[in-house]
Amino acid sequence: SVDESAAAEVVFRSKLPDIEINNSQPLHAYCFGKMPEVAGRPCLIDGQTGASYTYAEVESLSRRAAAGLRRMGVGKGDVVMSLLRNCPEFAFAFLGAARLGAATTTANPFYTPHEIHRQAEAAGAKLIVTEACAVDKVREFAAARGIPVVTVDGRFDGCAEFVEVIAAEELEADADIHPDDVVALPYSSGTTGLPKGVMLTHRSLITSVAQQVDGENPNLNFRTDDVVLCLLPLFHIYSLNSVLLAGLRAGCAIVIMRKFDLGALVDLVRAHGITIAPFVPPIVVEIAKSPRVTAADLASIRMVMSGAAPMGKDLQDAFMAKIPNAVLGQGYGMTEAGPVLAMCLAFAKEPFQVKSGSCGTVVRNAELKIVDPDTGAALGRNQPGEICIRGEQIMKGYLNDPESTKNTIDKDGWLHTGDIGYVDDDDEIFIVDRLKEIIKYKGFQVPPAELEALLITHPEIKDAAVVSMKDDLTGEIPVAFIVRTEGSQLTEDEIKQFVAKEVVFYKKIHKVFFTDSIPKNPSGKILRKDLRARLAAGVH
Ligand code: 4UW
Repeated sequence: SVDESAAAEVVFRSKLPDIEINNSQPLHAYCFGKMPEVAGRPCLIDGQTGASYTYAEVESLSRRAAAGLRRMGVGKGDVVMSLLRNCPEFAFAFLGAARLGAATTTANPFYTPHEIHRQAEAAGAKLIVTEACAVDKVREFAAARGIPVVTVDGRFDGCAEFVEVIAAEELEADADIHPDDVVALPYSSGTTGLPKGVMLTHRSLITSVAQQVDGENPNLNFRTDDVVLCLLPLFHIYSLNSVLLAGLRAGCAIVIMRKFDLGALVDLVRAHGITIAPFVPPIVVEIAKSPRVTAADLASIRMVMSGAAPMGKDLQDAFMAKIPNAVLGQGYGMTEAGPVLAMCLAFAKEPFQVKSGSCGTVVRNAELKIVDPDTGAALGRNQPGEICIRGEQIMKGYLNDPESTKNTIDKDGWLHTGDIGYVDDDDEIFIVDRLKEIIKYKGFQVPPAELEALLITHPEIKDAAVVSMKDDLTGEIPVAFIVRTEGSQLTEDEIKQFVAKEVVFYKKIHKVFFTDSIPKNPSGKILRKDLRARLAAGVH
């Protein structure tokens, strides 16, 4: 439906009616809202060890984690850093911290020490929960600052073990929590610059989850008898929100997988009768192309979600042939937006017909508009412009960065995504381009500003610009334009290696183009559009 109001604004809304959302309670209370009905049902299943926890056990373990974290000094308003691959402890620690009124900042355990330290410092982490593969990257840093480190998979000098943390009695009473208290603090570069802490509150996350799985006719129909695959990393907001929190709220069983591997995936689907598979496009590509995975392997799956990067019509159609029993659709999210802006209406309990290649329809209890990036005017249907979203689910702002917050959320409460898209005649959203500088490699954020800052620290690099280049396999790849200092013979390989040493694998530079100068506007801003146009035209 379209509301052409007095302000001559064109605001798009869901086809589903708004619902009442009780978002003034704490997030954990909301997530366990189906208790005691689901108390004895499986909640978290560790795909690797087979360990299974019921809803009652997970709730109890979250209270114990809260008591243990409090003993270690975590209190209201504090930040706990979670540096973990997917594991049940991720959930216990996250929910435990929430009970204390503390926020969790999530980071990739494969980050380099520099990336981890920068985030831990910026977020003001008071405690770090991690595992064997990352512990050596934080031990010294944490010791120097008196920050306790907890490990989930074994004993390490100077660290506490998670089993000890949860050995305590349950916390009797949760902290006094205000709906606008921050509960999750993921890092995102947003539309420009370096990664910033995105303040997601109890209110915003409850609203976002409710927009997906609540109501008479939920947009995303997760049921108590569903088995949801948790393969996407929980340190990214997609999995944290739409897999873990949404799965808990709906009373599903959540099967946790640490690492992507096609064979292991098929085994888990068969062993647990997975019914819901949240994926990202590169995984969809791999399954679609693999002769090893048959329709029979995936027969239990009734819903496949994709998001975090574009999935074109061709890929979507090719994959559908492999999953004849399932509905395949997309969600559209952005960390700052809480994160879900749009969700496929074919996932609804009373499903709608949808088109391949669409990234969904705006979620209920929210407003979406498309604005002309040059004039700011709201545009009607089928006209591409910047996608903006408004509602209680969006972030409170960036941590300690009012300037970036103001540049992202305008005075009327609209969050500007930096994505270019349009809404068609059936309320479906299609993303066609990106205004912002961020590059998405396999769904992960690659912030050009971060790589450029790193590149110019090289003594033989005078100037640098990083942009995305179209790639058949992964969608897009980060490439660099480099201006060498006079007389320098620095090679492409040397530059690639220089970057690879300092950043997590997905931020690597895939190609280097040497150039005489980086095009910039009068105020010094890199003209990325010009560089992208050069790549598209094949003139580097
Ligand atoms: N098509 C094209 C898409 C799409 C897309 C995102 O890393 P962030 O900040 O956040 C995310 C979150 C994705 C997400 C969350 C919950 C959910 O249910 C779901 O779908 C099932 C997806 O990716 O990156 C934000 C940016 O990623 C791009 C877009 O540019 C956006 O601003 N993006 N989803 N379906 N592009």
